[in-house]
Amino acid sequence: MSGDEEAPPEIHHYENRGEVPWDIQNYWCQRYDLFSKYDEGVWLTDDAWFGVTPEPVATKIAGHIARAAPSERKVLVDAFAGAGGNSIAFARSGHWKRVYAIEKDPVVLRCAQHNAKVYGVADKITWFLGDCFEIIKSQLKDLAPYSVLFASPPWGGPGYRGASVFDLRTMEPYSLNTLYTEFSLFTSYVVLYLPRTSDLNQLAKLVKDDQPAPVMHYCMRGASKALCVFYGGFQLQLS
Ligand code: MGP
Repeated sequence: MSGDEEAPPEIHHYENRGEVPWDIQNYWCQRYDLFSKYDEGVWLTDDAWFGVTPEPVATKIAGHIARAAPSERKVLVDAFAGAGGNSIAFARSGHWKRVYAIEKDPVVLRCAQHNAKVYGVADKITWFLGDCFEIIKSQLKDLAPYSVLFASPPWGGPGYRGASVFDLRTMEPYSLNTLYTEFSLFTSYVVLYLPRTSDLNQLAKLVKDDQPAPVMHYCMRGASKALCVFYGGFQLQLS
């Protein structure tokens, strides 16, 4: 698969630890957790490694959203597609009529498109290059009544681990309030993938009284990787 397409110079498929920059070696060691098909030619930029949702977590989230969303919501918008981990899992779930994936870095978008081909789901995803807030308002607005929005935003880098409670008000470049306000204009069904140490009081402030917003930790080998908050009255069934 990797031989079918020429990768631009910013994209790598590292095969040996010696080739991998030191600050991403930790992630490279977990490459099969991130992409079980890594050896089939998965592409990443060096910056994209930090934000990839591990494949078992992405699959679990995709299953939960599919089961919890109302039946008329058959479109999934992935606002920060990155290298494609979540979009691929949504497409593989087979639940959505269409997955719309937005990424503003053109090189990272190429990785996502390529990785979707590796996983055999490229034909199930429509890709957009650009700012998610703009694209949602301009190109996706007609889909709003049928859509669920998932966002795995940047958390300001791996430094998020330094805080025992992560302040979502100062998250860079988009705060929790910015994300929630912008996405809620588009759809009331919003799922956010956030640091496992996120300040739960800050998440709770956005909850509407008649619509509880479950928070789910997603774990691997007994440790939380991240949490999702489900805003908008999802009927979350645990399994
Ligand atoms: P981590 O804490 O950097 O790694 O990221 P890990 O493997 O828990 O560290 P260790 O202490 O166990 O070695 C954990 C998960 O958080 C990653 O797998 C990503 O899914 C997610 N993640 C990390 N960052 C920095 C981001 C980010 O900026 N945005 C998003 N959306 N996810 C991130």
